[in-house]
Amino acid sequence: MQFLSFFLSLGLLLIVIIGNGLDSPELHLREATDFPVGVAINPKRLVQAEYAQVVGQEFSSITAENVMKPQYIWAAEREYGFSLGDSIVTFANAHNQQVHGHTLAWHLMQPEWLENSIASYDSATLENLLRDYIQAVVKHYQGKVVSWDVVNEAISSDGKGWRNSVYHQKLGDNYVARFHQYAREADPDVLLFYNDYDVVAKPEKLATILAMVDNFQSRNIPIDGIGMQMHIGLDFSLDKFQYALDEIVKRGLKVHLSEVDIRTNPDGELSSLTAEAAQKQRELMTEIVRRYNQLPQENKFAVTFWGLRDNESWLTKHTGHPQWPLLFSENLDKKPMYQGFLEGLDVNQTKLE
Ligand code: 9MR
Repeated sequence: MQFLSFFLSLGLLLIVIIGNGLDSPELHLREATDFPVGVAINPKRLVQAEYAQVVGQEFSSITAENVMKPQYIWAAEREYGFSLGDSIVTFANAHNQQVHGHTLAWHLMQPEWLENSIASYDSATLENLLRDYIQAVVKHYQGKVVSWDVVNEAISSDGKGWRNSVYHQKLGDNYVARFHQYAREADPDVLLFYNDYDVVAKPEKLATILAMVDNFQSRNIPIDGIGMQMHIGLDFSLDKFQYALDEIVKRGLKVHLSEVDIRTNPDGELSSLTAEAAQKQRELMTEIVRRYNQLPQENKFAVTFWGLRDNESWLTKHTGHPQWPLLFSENLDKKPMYQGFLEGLDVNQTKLE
């Protein structure tokens, strides 16, 4: 009997040793890349230990999905509340992560008091309010965030020109440039981004953004980078993506893939993520990372995922169906898309191209 239990223990020991030996050491995204990898988070979820652990281990950059927007910070005309945003900075500091600020101005989701009173402000009053807000927020986070999206989505959806928002109506064509100047006055070092969606899907939108950049650069208006939101589907065009990257790099700007999520369920036909869709998503992720990784080092700002887990994505509500658009499943398992990201960093494959 003793003999038998000796062999059983030996067997178990061997299984453990061999098992450990087979496990390759776990490589986290932040260690695998030479550019920051980011995730948009809701600080309330950081109380979930596993969520916080994955965010801390895998990512080297954090964006507040919502809590650094005016809707959360701007309490009344000249009253600001920073506690939720500050909690993100505290977490990031504890995990040696950079923070990207999103966003100083956006025509959507304004604080309710502003939404209610904006029509009654004359242009000068509104401009002064926005200037004071931008400068207070930038100063508060000076040295704590590396970058800001100054104005979010100021170009019209069809890409043809300025969006007909209440800001544009009251403040005119030049307001985005002035907001950049206000931010720069408040912090000489923070990087300033223009952030928008459909930069790849709509060539006219890219052209309008590039014309804005050229105009800014010809007038010495500060701009350091472009945020390409990357809310995309499996039909994403890699050729158009490459063209957009090249045009931004030509202008000496940094590229932020700022809000990456890849939809897999455009018509809502799937009730779970199929192996086929997961594989397509993985391959697309690989090609995106490969092209991004080939940019000159100084143009690679960060790749930021718009959420951690599939079930937390804004897209479920927005499209009315689950889209499984992110790197991690609901129970925090790494998806094929995660492997696809790592595969895009493969230097040997890159050299073959
Ligand atoms: O994901 C964000 C969602 O939780 C918010 O309800 C919504 C409105 O504030 O904003 C979403 O994030 C948006 C981002 O701020 C700007 N680009 C589009 C994103 C998806 O709508």
